[in-house]
Formats: sequence, structure tokens, C-alpha cells
Amino acid sequence: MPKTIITCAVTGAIHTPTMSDALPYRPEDIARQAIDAAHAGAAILHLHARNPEDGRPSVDPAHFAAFLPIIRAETDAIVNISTGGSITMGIEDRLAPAAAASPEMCSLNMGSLNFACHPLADRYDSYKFDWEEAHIRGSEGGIFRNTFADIKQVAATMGGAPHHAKFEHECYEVGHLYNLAFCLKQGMFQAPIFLQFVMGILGGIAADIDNLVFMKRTADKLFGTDYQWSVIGAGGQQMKLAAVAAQMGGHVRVGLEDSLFIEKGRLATSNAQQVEKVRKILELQGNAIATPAEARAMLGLKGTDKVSF
Ligand code: KMH
Ligand code: ZN
Repeated sequence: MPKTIITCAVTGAIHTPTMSDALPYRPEDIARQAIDAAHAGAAILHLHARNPEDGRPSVDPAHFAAFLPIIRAETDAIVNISTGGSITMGIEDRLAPAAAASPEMCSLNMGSLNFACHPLADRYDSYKFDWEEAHIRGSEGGIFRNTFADIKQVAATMGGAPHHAKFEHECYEVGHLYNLAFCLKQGMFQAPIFLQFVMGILGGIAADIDNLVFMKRTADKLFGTDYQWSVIGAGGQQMKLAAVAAQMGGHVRVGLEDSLFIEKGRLATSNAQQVEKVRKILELQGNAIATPAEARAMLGLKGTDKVSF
């Protein structure tokens, strides 16, 4: 069984500060939690930035530059910068942080979808910041746009010279796998590709084991054996799908971007707490955890000496 790569998605652009005191949005907190997650066993850090004043999702490269060097100085974890931004942003703006930092990896969303979280708004009767409620309720009318033109632009900007980034191909439903197969045939990407099955987002495929097997079987049909894959179980399914995926030879992603909880009804106190929990589960069931160096070799990454932060 290959070693299992743990990715930690530290803050994202969906959850808001009122939802959890543990959700980091100041650069020093994003850095601290990313470093702690790496020390707990995360080989890849999937990173978004926030406005340090009010926690609003940000794609300002300066907000990433405030924490990237700190993370690099303290861990050899692989930095994976999001090109997802948030659903209200255009692809040019979403690309800016990765183009500025030239990370070893960046995300690439393989199709458009409704990416909604509006039902969460009814859980709160007041908010820390004035942008939060509109952000949450606004997702009801939003589309997370990732057209073939958008995908091509991210692939062209980040995949070849000068960045040579490896993509975390985020697939929210089975059609996105077919989009990826088309783009692969167009020569946009080089094998081995790294798939991220994003399951449990309102607007995407539901997070259950049947669907995980369906996504895996479809990937086998489309990509043969020349691919690596990982799973995100958003919300309450996070640990269950991680445990099953690791037994199927897949990798796993945890982190407060994808779930604020450590178990049903109990908020996680940090990203590292989720990494520690998933690492314990995986090791108890016989999975060995990959180091950043092992993950680099498995994914064919360019190395930290080639980044720009
Ligand atoms: N923030 C979500 C809208 C990515 O990082 O590329 C999507 C997202 C995907 O976070
Ligand atoms: Zn993300």
C-alpha cells in the first residue's frame, strides 16, 4: 500500500469568523496553524488568505506574502496555493496569489457548480463582522464559475514555465472528471495527475461511500493507473471518508476550510487537532503517513528551492 499523503486546508474562503474562534484569518494565526498542522503530519498545506482586519476572503498576494515565508522557514511541507479564491471572484484575480508566489502546487477547479452554504446563515443571530451574513446568504444566488476557458487559463499560467506547478484537480462531481479527461487529451496536463474528490458541498456530489467508489471507478476508467487521488469529505463526513479512502489507496484532506468540527457537534480547536485525529485513525488501520519529501517524490514536484516566497 503506498504511503498516505495528508493535506490540510487551513482556512478556505467559505467559513466565516463567527462560525468558529479556531478559524484563522490573521497571517500570524494562519502561519501558526499551518506549521502546527505540518508538524502533526500534513505533508501538503492548501492555503487561502483572508483580510487580516475582518477575515474577509482575500486573493491579494500581499496577504499571502504575510504568512508564506514564515511557513517556509519552519516546515518543509508542500505549499499548495488556492486558485479558487471565493465564488464571487474572477479567474484573473483568483490566479494572482499563485502567480506571485510560484508554489509547488496550486488548486485547479475542474468545473462550474453551485457552491452554496446559505442554510448556515440561520444558525447565527449576530455576526462579528458586517460582511459575514451577506457572504453566506449570497451563496444561494452564486455560481462557482470554472469554464473550460478558465481551466485553460489556470493550466497555461501555472502549469508550464516559469511556475511548473502541480495541480490539485478539485472535482466536485463526476462530470468534472470527464472535463479533466478532455483537458488531459488537449495536452493541458502531464501525468501523474493528482485528483481531489471534493464531496459533500451543497451543489456537488454527496459525501457517502457509494459515491466515493463511483468517483474512484470513474477515475480508473478515465485515467487508468497513472493518477493519484485524494478525498475531501466536507462537514461531518470528513473522517469517515478519509478512513475509507486511505484503505482504497487514496490520500486524504482535512482542515477547517472543509469542516469546522472534530466530531459531531464539537468544534475543532485547530487544524492540527484534525490532522492528529486523521493520522491516528490512518495509522491504527495500517496506513503509513507520507513525509513532505515522500509526497514530493510521489507527485513529481519541483522542490521548495523553486518557489518565490
Ligand atoms: N473557496 C471555494 C469557493 C480551491 O481552493 O481551489 C473553493 C475552493 C477551491 O476553495
Ligand atoms: Zn480551497
